[in-house]
Order: sequence, then structure tokens, then C-alpha cells
Amino acid sequence: MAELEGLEFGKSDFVLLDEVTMEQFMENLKLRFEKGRIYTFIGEVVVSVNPYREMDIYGKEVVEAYRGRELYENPPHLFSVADAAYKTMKRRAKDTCIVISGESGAGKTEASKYIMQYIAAITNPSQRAEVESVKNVLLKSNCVLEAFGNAKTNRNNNSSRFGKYMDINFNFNGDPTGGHINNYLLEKVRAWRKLLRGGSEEMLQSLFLQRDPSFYIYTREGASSSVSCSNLRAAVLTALKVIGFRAQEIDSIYMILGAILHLGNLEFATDGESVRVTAPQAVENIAILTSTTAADVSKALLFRTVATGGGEVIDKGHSEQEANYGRDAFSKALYERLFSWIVSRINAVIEVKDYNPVLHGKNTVIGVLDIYGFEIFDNNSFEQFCINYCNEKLHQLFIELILRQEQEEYDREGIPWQHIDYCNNQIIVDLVEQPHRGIISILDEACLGVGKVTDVMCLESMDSKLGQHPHYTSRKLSPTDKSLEFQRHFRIRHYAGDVTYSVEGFLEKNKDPLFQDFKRLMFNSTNPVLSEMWPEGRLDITEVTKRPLTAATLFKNSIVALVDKLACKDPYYVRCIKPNEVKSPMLFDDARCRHQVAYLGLLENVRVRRAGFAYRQPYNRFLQRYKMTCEYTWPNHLMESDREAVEAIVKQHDFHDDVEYGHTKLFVRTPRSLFTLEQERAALIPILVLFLQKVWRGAL
Ligand code: AD9
Ligand code: MG
Repeated sequence: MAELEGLEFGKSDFVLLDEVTMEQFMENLKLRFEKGRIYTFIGEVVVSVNPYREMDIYGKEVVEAYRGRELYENPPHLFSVADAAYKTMKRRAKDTCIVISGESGAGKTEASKYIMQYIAAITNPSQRAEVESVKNVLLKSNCVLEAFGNAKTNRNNNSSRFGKYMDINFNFNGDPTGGHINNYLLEKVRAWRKLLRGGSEEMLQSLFLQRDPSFYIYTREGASSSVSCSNLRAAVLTALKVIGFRAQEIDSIYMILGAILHLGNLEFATDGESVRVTAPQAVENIAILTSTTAADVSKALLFRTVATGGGEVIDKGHSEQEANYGRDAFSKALYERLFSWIVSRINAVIEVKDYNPVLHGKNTVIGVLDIYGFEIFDNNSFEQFCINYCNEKLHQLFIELILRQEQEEYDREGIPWQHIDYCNNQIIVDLVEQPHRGIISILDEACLGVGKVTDVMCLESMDSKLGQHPHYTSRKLSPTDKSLEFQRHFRIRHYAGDVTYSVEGFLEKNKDPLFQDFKRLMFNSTNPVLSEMWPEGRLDITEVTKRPLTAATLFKNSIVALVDKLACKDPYYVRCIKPNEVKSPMLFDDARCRHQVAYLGLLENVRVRRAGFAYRQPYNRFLQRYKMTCEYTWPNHLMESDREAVEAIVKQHDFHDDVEYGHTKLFVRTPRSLFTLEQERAALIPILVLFLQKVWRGAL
């Protein structure tokens, strides 16, 4: 059995706290962090604190120690959760999922990578080549997605600018056979720096690029990144090849990235009535890189085609402002399409093919979700609104599933169920997503409005429709605050706390409009890769009547689909905490951590867990662990069943009233009972070790 932790490292499960208070919770969390114990359980949930240093706890021996073990047999670890999810999937043929949440820089992506590595390490013991190749592609896909979807922010040097959900499929043997990736709300990024730094001279020339990132508007910010980009670029290139991207596809990826950089540097000037591009060479470059003509690029940048009421089609010239706007929207869209296309190409490769359930048995799934946590900044905008809505949905699922899981376990074990009260945040979810009345509906309505609807007009509409809502604070409720700033804000009381959003830019971001001309330009590219990315460019202007869905509605739909996917699986949770803002391995910033514990709902989680049974374990496992504490069970019992032997231990320690006996497991209500048992066990171990050593030496 793996080495277990002593009490000097604090309590390895928060349900063992004497009292569930914020003070005790924080004290334990801090003590463990300072002792280098970054993981702690709340029942089956793992709370993780980012160590900001290399930890020697992910090696082969550790994998072996966790493989196939029960949760309580080892100190808390990501591997405990990964193994539990894997075991449930394999033994009970149930789909499971691991939801990793926490704020930016809390360690979600690292955690998801360790979990994937663990699953890869414990599967396919017979090293079958086809399974190895699936594993390889699954692991490599991470590298590619990170290269294109991560960027340096002031909160995290390697921040994921997209949410990711990955399903891994398994055959009846428990070996991976494929997978599927969904990505959510890519924040259009500045990852191209890598391209410049790591690119060969030849390659940069072929893309008409300068090496200096500060030459390009889009790469100027953070140009002094210290990441070794040539290594990174080589790794990405290898990963792309392993996944199965063809040479032409890889070239196209770089050409699109190059075109985006050139686009960013385009400027416009107004000559009398008409607008022109100030540097025609850049237009030439974009045309070559996108396999279009300079004339067509220029036209798409400076004009838009509109159908008049009479069915006539005319080219309407942009103002300088419109041209600037169009350019930025185009480059963002190019990047977004490229990213989605890369994801879809990876999916095509890892998709499970030729799976026949009759021949191969049930195909089961483990889903891994790495998604942005709750965000409360000084300035919160549309992005934070979407992200926080997503977290409301996930929180709701968390509460629902944890309770449901408890209920199901009690049913299975034949134990009476007691109702538990918990904070239901349905009302906040409704505030955002309810048809006709919710904030998203009001936003969409404003976006569809004829004439110029401004952000503030939309805010007025929200105020009048939602002014009475208990979780919405309208500006009108603060009549004393007449400052201009407050006139543009609304506040939502989220389950995690109050967040004030600035409505500035909401409508624009929600519409996320891209002139149809750009879509047509790309669809008509002679590069089939580009054309494939822009299928809707096929439509003629007179056919474009349906408005595309808004950004908020698209996001809502994808989150609803995600929640549906998660809801039918057995969930496991990793809750990540960022110990400080300065990426220090030493500092435990009390206030920051307390805030995160509060909004992750961890205290509530401990309460839910304790309100039922704080602790449960199969009889044989319980016996193995505590048999040394009872004269009737040590070294072996002579009773008819393990259950009776467990009863003997419980009676000897006098907590018979505190337990229920299930069909296969013992359920303990209060942690204190178990705590006494643990203490006794800890005291006995050294004596036992001495005794065994003597036996081995033949002294006894
Ligand atoms: V974001 O929402 O994508 O901005 P994450 O994903 O929560 O964020 P990430 O996993 O990228 O954070 O972790 C941030 C940094 O913390 C990593 O780059 C590591 O330097 C550091 N980290 C996180 N977890 C560990 C760990 N288990 N061991 C060592 C870690 N370092
Ligand atoms: Mg991340």
C-alpha cells in the first residue's frame, strides 16, 4: 500500500474538519499547501492548489501506486480522480466525465494533461499498435490546440483562450479507440508570435514576413516572450504531422497566419469621397497567401455588396471607419475559422471508425472538461458575461449531479435517503437564458432591431424588463449614483458573488458581424483548404436573407449541449485554486484563496457531503485498513462475512450509532468517528513495523 500521509500535513479530506467553517477550511488548505500537499479531497472531489513549481509526484511509480486503487487508499491526487473515473467506466460500463474548473492560472490545463497522461499510462498494457497510435494522436492534439489557442496574458503565461471538452472513447477492454473535441468561445488570440520567432528564413520569406514581431500590430503586444519558440514550432509541426495533417494543409495554416499578420498592418486613407488602402503591397501579399486576387481583396476591404429593395445589387463604398472595422472582423474570423477547422481535422482523425457494438461490446466514454472559471475583473464585458453564465450552468449541474449521485448510491446500497437543502441557482440561469425575458433574448432583440439601437438603449430595455428580478440590479435602483460610468452598467448577483458588467460593446460583440463579401472572397479562393473553411460564401447576395445566430445564442446553444452531454455521465470533479497573483510557489494569499473557495462553492460541497454520510467504503477495504485496531479482526477474522468483521470494529470503537450498513459498503455519518480510528491506526503503524522487522530478522 502506498505511503499514507500523517496528520502533520493537515486533513486529507475536508469532510474530516471538526467544523465546516471558512476558517477551518482555509487553515487546512494553507497548511497542506505549505507542506507541499497540493491536493485535498472533499469526498470524491479533488481540490488542487497550483504549486507553481515542478512537483515530483507524477512519475511512473506514482502511477503504479494509484492504478486500480480505491480513493481512500492513497493520498489525494489527480490520479485518484482519473482512476476512479476510469474504474467506474470499465467496471460498470458507464460513461464518466471529469470536470476541471477554476480561474485563469489555477492549473486546469496542467491538470487535464496529467489526467490524460495517467489514462494513457494505465491503458493498453499489451501495447497494441493501433491503440498506441490513437493514444499518441490524443496526446499530440493537446500540443497543437495549445499552440493555436493559448496566449500569454497577465494572469497566465500560457493561458487557454478557449474552453475544451474532450471525449475519449474506450472499447470493452478499457483501451482508448478514439475521441472527439469540442471547443468553446475562442477568444481570438495573438498566438502568432511563435510563428515569427521560430520560423526559418525561407519560410518567413515565402510568407513575405519580417522576423521582428514588433513590426506587426497583432504581435506587438508581449513580443518579448521568453518561450523557446523554435522548439515549440518544431514540436507543433511534428504534432501536426503525427495527427495526419497533409503538407498542403500545414502550408495553408501558415499562409493563413501570415495573411492575418499582413491584414493587421493595413491602413486606410480617405481621398475626397473614396477610401483607399495606403500600402497596396500588403494587399498583394494577402492575395497571394489566400490564393485570391489583389483586386478581389481590395474590393472586399473597401466595398460591400448590398441588395437594394428593387432586387438590384450594388457595391457600396465603406467609410474609413467601416473599412477598419471590416478588416479587424475579417482577421478575427479568419483565425477563428482556422482554429475550428484544425479541431475538425483532428476530430476526423480520432473519430471512432468501424465500431460494431455487437462485435466489440459497449463503447464507453470518459469526457474531460477544461473550461474557464468564474471571472470577476475591474471591467467586465460581454466575454465575462458569457463565461460567468457558463459557470452558472456548470454549478447547477455540479449540485444536481453530486446530489443525484449520492441519492443513487444510497438506493443501490439500500440506505434511507434524507433530503438535503442546497442553493439552487436556477433563478440566475433563467435570468440569463429564459426565452423572451432573459438577458440573451433582450440582447438578441436589440441586435435585430431596425435603425441604430445603442448599447444604452438595450440596457434600458433590460432595466425595464428585469428591474424587479432579485438577481438583477438596474441602474435605476441607484438613483443617487448619477455618474456616467454607472449609467452604462448592470449588475448580476451570481452564485459566486456580484458582478458589474459594462454594457459597452455588448451589441457589437453579440452581432459579431462579418461582411458577406469576405466570406465570398474566401470561398472563391483557389486554395481548397480555405474554400472548405468558408462554405457559406457560396451563397449569392440575394440569397443571404437569414440572419446568422448571435454570438450569445450560439454560445448558449453550445453550453446547453455541453451540459446535456455531461448530465448523462458519472461526474468527477477537480476544483483548482490559484494561491497568489504573482506565480509564486511560496505565497498563499489568504484573501484571494478565500474568495475562490467561496465562489467554487467548496464549503457547500463539504456540507452536502457531510449532511449525508461523510465517508463510505466497501467492507473488505475498510477491513484491510482498520483490522489492526481490533482484537477480533487482527490479523484475520473468523467471522462469516467481512461485514460482520466490520461491525466488530465499529462496536469496539463505540460508533455503532453513527453508521449504516449498506449491501457492500459501510457508511459513516460524522467524520469524527473515523478520525479516532485513523489516529489509532497511525499510532499502531510504527509498532507494527517494528514487529514485522523483528519477524523478518528472525528475532521473534
Ligand atoms: V487558463 O484559464 O487556461 O488562463 P489554467 O489552465 O487554469 O489557466 P494552467 O494549467 O495553464 O492554468 O497553469 C498555469 C501555470 O501554473 C502552468 O503554466 C504551470 O507553470 C503552473 N502549474 C499549474 N499546475 C501545475 C502543477 N500541477 N505542477 C507544476 C503547475 N506547475
Ligand atoms: Mg488553461
